[in-house]
Amino acid sequence: MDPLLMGIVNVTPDSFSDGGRFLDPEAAIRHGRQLAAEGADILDIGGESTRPGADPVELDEELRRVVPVVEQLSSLDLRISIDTMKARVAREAIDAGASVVNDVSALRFDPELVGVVADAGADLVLMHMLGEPRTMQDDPRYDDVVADVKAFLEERLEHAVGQGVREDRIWLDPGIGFGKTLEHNLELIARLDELVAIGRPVVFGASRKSFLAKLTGRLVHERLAGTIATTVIAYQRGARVFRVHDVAPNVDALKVAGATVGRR
Ligand code: HH2
Repeated sequence: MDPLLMGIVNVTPDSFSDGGRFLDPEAAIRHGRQLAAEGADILDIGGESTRPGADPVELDEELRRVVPVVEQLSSLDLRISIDTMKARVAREAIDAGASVVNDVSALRFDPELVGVVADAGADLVLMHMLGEPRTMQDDPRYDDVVADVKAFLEERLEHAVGQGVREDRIWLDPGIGFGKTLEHNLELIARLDELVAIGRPVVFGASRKSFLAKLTGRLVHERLAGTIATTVIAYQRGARVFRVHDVAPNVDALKVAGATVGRR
């Protein structure tokens, strides 16, 4: 599978990297068009921040934020992903043109979500998170982070398939930064091939995340070079979908990585 670039479109006041910049739907739509022009294959539209410590968003508010943006951006020649944990939001986004559901709770938050995905025949991203956003960075611990995340994703995959989602529609994501220390994130990136071995495409989202600051000391908007380093390494380890804020530089990085990896 060729790598896919998933451009991030946040319609939130509080996302860690660009919270508030695109809360106005018009700004979010302009931003989505820009990412499409830069070469995104998918736009991931979210109305609820899941950064550490973030507060949950009410259903009506989330719908109000994302549905008009999905509607407008679905006329573009690319795929739309809805980043939500809620069945109603997924349902309305699919009706408005989304074909991927990106659930950071991996179907643990809303029991109705799996049925919505199965009925629509949508693609589904199942992501690992330890606990919930409000508390996930409070002293996360694992026996072996890669083995634990792998076992979790295998169990969630089995659950989704058991509930009627086609296996070939499911993508898996280690959830970089979701209940993980710097060491955990680095271990997951270094051993990503062990998750790829499950046999489903692996989604990778490290763009601008705070572990990069622990290594480089950079502010959130200065983390592109660090992000690109993770994109290339994750690609080399077998990840195939890259959720990023800065699409154009990651497209170039993947072109170079793709032309090089696999020659030997
Ligand atoms: N990270 C965030 C949100 N959604 N989805 C997937 N599949 N993988 C991720 O790593 C992932 C995700 C981070 O959330 P937030 O704090 O809202 O910020 P942003 O959307 O700017 O990344």
